[in-house]
Amino acid sequence: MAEPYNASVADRSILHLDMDAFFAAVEQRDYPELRGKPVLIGHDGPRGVVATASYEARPFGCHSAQPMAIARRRCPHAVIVPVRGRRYSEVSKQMFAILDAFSPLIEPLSIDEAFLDLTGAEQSQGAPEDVARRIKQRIRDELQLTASVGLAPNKFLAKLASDMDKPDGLTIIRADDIDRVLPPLPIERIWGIGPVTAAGLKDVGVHTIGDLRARPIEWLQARFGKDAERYWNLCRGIDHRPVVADREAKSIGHEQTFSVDVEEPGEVRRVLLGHVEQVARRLRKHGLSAKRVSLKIRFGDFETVTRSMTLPVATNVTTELWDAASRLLDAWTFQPVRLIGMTAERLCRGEAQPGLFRDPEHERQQRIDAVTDRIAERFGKAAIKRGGVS
Ligand code: TTP
Ligand code: MG
Repeated sequence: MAEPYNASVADRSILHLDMDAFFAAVEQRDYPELRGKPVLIGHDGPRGVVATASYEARPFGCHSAQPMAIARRRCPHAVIVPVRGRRYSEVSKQMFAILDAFSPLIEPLSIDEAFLDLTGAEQSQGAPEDVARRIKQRIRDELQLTASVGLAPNKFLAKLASDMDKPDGLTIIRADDIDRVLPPLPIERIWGIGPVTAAGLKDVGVHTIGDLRARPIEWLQARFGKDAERYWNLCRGIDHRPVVADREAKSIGHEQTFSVDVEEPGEVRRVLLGHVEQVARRLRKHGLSAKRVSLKIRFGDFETVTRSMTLPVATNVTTELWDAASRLLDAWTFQPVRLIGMTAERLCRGEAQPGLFRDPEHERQQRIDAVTDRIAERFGKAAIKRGGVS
């Protein structure tokens, strides 16, 4: 295997979401007269192509990427609606805004599709299955649309799962289900195997994922070279690819603008500590750590400046983040401050290298954080006041 076995990688909780008949569903929502009817989205001309077909049109054999002329022949009573790209982008943004509430680790795949890593979010968000239901419900309530969701220990399985009960599905593939669910599936379902590769495999009697699994690694190596290991893993339901959040979402920050300049250095430090505590709590809530800390500061009417520091090891421990933030603050000669903000960047799942370099002070601080988080959750943030601002 390319990567060593790692429990935190193997036991993840990955959610894949894909909107149902996205463009067509938006049109049917915006134009009620289209509801319940076969709808083809795309240009109605000799060279037109179907972007998508509503679920009512699919039983007739209409689907994405098909020449419009063929789709029309298959379903002559379908309503053809031109693509309104900007409208779908707007709705897509609204969908992603809903997802944002559930995890900062969101990887957008396309206009209507995303992965979320919910590993470690159980305490704050509830069981992944509940999260999936709540996401679907919010999409239904707020967007009047349906989505299909898959939950699994990795990306490959989560994407397979979301496709298994479309539309409006919620499918869970657990580690125990892999040996039952995967083998009967056609090999095209393996990520990376396109129609050409699939045809070649079928020629030699490999039709299903189970057939591919039965071939020894040497056979795969001879056929696929450096991709052999990936396919060997995928047909066994093994996929270590991480969920990679997009750049924008890849930070958690907090800032405050004051109505007047704050002239008292101690006051600025207290406010900054409050920001650090909030950011650290949010990191822990989502099971994330940060490898970089950024400070944003505005002195009086001057322009805003930022300074960053890369940490030796990613952390979500309040004191360690505070240590970095206060050092950044001290690097400036004090002047009255109008705005101060702190951002945790280069987020990663959990703690980097758990178990390595175990530092008793780090562990002690982790226990303190865990207690303060529980208190804050129960009694509100105001219940926690960290003492010594040093
Ligand atoms: P998909 O998620 O592939 O399809 P879908 O949402 O229409 O249907 P499903 O319920 O099976 O998920 O793609 C999302 C949108 O992207 C789709 O509504 C239209 C657009 N699209 C194209 O324009 N061309 C294409 O070839 C495909 C596959 C999609
Ligand atoms: Mg879709």
